[in-house]
Amino acid sequence: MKEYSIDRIRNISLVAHGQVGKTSLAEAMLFTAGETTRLGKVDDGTTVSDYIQDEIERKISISTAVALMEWQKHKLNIIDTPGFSDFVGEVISALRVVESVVVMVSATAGVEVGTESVWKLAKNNKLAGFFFVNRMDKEHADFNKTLDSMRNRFGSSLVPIQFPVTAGEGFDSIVDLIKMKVLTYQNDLSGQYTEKDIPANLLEKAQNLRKKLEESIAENDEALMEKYLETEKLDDKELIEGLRREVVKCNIVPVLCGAASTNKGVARLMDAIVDFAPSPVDVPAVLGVKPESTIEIARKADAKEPLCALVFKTIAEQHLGELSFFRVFSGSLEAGMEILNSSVANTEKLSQVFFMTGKSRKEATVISAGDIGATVKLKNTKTSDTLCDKKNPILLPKIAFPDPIIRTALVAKNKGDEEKISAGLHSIHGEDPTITFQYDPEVKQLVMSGQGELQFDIVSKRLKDRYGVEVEMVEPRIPYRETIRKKVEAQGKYKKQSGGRGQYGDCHLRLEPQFRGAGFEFLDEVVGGVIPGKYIPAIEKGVRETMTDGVLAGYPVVDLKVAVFFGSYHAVDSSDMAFKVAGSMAFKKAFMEASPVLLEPIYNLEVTVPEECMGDVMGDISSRRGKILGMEAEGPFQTIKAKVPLAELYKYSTSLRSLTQGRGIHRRSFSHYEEVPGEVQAKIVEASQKSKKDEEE
Ligand SMILES: Nc1nc2c(ncn2[C@@H]2O[C@H](COP(=O)(O)OP(=O)(O)OP(=O)(O)O)[C@@H](O)[C@H]2O)c(=O)[nH]1
Ligand SMILES: [Mg+2]
Repeated sequence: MKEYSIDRIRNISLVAHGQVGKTSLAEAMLFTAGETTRLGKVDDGTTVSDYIQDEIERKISISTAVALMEWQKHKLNIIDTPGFSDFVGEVISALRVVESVVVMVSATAGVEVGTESVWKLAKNNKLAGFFFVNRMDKEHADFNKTLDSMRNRFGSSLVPIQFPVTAGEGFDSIVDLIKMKVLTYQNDLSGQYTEKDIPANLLEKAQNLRKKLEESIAENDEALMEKYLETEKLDDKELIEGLRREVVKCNIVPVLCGAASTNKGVARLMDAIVDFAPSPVDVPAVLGVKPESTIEIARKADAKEPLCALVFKTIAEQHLGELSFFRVFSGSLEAGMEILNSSVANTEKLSQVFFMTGKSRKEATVISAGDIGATVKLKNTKTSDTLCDKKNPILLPKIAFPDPIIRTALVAKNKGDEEKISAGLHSIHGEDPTITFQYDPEVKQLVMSGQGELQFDIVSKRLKDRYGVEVEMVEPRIPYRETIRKKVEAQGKYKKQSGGRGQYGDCHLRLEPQFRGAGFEFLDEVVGGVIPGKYIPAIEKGVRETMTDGVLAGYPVVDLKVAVFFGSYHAVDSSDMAFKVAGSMAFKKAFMEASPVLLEPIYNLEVTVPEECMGDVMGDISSRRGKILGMEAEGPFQTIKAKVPLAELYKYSTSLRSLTQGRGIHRRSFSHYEEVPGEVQAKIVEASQKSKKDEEE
């Protein structure tokens, strides 16, 4: 493998809303660079970067893939990321290891919710950016409209450095504002183009846009501005160097266009990456801490510094083995080296290191600062871990994966598979940390949490294919609560006095409702020793145990005050046991008379959708017993805020996807407990009685 000096490396992520053409673009880049001999297609399952079986079957990206190539004597590490929001964890990890992003936008759909979220992530990571308006060959493709929508949303730092000559079928030519030429791409997928002068009818437009580009370069640089004001012109060198400087500083985000699947516009995008995108030495040193301290350490992108690398991806595909992908920030990784995983304070011996393109590996002897590679068979290393020099340890911040937004319960199709399921999920979590799982003792189910139902489907398939276990995904039981609405008094008397030593306990309880979230309070108001003090804890225990098991439908009782205020005892027959039973009896009786009610968890729901989907989405929220609190406009999108019962949110992401044709996203978080409406309560109580009966039989 050829070696490249660090300033000749470009690490770039392709990001976008789902299906805009990232994988096709990565494919076209590889082909144009001569790394592959044919241009694969997503629809045929023949691309380099969608190589996992599930990706081939579904024709979507599920996991990031690295594609490396040489272009203009530079090394490009391109990371193709998935666009579906279910796999946002992959995007987040990819963005930790690159200096810039190419945001793709569809020339027919314009800015979509996924575009917004990837751009936000890129900004949070302070990455330089390019926009590539893709699908210029589609009917109704409109570059100007798309550019307007992008500039409206993301600001005037977006500056076109090209525009198409025509759009739609037959699209093949682009006016290049750097070269000031028309580039005509060949129709044979080769990605090659010829240059000619800009025709008269486009010249004025080209000159105007070139002028705007020059102005935006000059306006951030005093010396250049002075010269520009004098001559009203930048020469090619000033333009290219100036543009590079401003892109690196994130002041300018160049906009390009093309059609990935027919390999048009791709070669010039690669030129732009080489000419304008930051190299690893153009960005600030990476920051970490000395392990087990808060002492900050900065590591420059330099092979001579001590080693510091981040594992950003782990895969355990069949036939491929377990691979850990890493980005080296400083120092070098060599085969045979012993290094420290500072995240778990464990050493690892590196057997081999590889440069990766899709699933194919090229063995390397050393992978140095600024570069991306992979290794196999690490014992104890997972995604997000830091690998470093043993003598100069550093710990990088963990990758900030998002909190789960949806849950499902998993049931083994075959009894006895539970352990295998846990082991499988454990390993899947290692690959995709946004999937988490735990046994929920309250609802007595194994509950998996994640980002979307598509992601769940893939987990379920992996469990089957890799671990040979089948699971059924069922709605997680809702953690209802029980409470009361009235103040009530009742007596519980437990008396057994036939033969031998009997049982005697008698108590009067008062139950009083409390505000939501108050919990439980127990008061001893017995006077005159009608119940000896030593039996009071037994009564409380009886009450507490009954509360845990529930009275109405088997759910924990909350938010009430219980006072024991009267009773009687028997000198010989009374015992803790008898008073515990009496306490429980009194509680059950009082509870049922105190206008009992079920409480259900209510969630905050935030749904972001294009304006035209708003009516449908709001109607759907109302049909889920949701209350709409308000709306906020964000450009062409509306964020609807609502409170919705958890019981109505199962499979919400699938419904939202079909309601909005994939153009909506949602977030949710627990809000509070609220009374269940009468007719819903009747159903829940009935179901609980039925399942109790089934269990008894
Ligand atoms: N007409 C046209 N179709 C395209 C273009 N680019 C991609 N496609 C098609 O769009 C579909 C999706 O392309 P992908 O490359 O898989 O898109 P993606 O952004 O990687 O999709 P995800 O990774 O699932 O988000 C495929 O059928 C491609 O052939 C383009 O420029 N023009
Ligand atoms: Mg893809």
